[in-house]
Amino acid sequence: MAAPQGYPLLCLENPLLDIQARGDDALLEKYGLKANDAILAEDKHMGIYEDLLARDAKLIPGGAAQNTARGAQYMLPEQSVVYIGCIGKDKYGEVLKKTCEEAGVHTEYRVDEAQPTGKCGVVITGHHRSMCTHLAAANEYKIEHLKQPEIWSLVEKAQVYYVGGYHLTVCVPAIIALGEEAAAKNKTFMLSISAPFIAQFFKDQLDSVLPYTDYTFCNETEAIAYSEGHQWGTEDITEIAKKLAQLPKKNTQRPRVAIVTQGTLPTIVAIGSATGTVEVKEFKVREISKEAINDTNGAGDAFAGGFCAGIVAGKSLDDSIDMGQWLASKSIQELGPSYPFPKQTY
Ligand code: 26A
Repeated sequence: MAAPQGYPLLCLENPLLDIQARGDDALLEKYGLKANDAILAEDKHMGIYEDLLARDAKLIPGGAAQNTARGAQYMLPEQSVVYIGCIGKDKYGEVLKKTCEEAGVHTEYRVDEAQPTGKCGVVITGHHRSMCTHLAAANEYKIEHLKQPEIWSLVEKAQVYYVGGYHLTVCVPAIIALGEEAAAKNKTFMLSISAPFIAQFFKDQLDSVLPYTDYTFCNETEAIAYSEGHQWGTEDITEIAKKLAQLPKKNTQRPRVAIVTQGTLPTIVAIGSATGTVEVKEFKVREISKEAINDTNGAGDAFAGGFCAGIVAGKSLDDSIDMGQWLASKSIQELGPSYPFPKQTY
């Protein structure tokens, strides 16, 4: 049952089941994968899921923004988060629904009758992860699903929107509809660039939604991919963060904040202003020992989850960043994009 008062945070993207196992260079080579990357699967990649299962793969609920939704709910009072996307009518879809329910995230999945639930093959080598996604049902989310009265009423009741940039490969009109709603009513709209390939190959789609963003998230490789794609002529993360903060903005009532995470290096935050000046802040990450790290898959999603929780709870920018860094440090001690159970408190 949807909460009658709605959910303050609404997240949209691709619900996926992660099929995650330790791999090696030979496996990466077989499918032409980089050690640290995220791509869309082509026909030649379809064998990877069987190969991972043969390596005793774990099935872990994934999908970048779904991880963020679970992360935000982890740090917020009950009934704070609703997640939307498209799954198939199958076992994997049931697993995703159940995991979200257990995490307290309300889901409004569209269930596609024809396609199976999307999956993401995750090859772990050391502290790297290579992800290869077969979107399947997740690719079937359409603007008319978002505009259904019972879904749109949740959109209207939400105050903060978080969209995973991976959804730019699926349904740009749905992202724009959320951005327009946020801009028209001075609500908060956040987007993560998600992967270098989004900045490279979905550049126009990305540029069509960036003007709606109040908070733009990316990591260092995505920042550099964006800079390259736009011939900014710099690989300096602070410079790129500043330029991202200054890009044209639809809702001029709030400045844009660009947040660039860089693994164990400090998080760079650039805060734009109406006058065109930009303030830059750096935040050290929470250090944990190398031995305590399980895997870093989902660290960025967890960071965004903690950050969203802070913004929804009305915390300051600095506190929200710290909440993100806390949740990321917790998530990398778990297997895949998961959070400690029993619940730990911030
Ligand atoms: C469209 N693509 C490529 C994707 C993804 C994705 N989530 C949505 N769409 N490729 C990988 N992921 C998710 O990223 C998480 C780690 O940040 C994986 O499912 C994984 O849980």
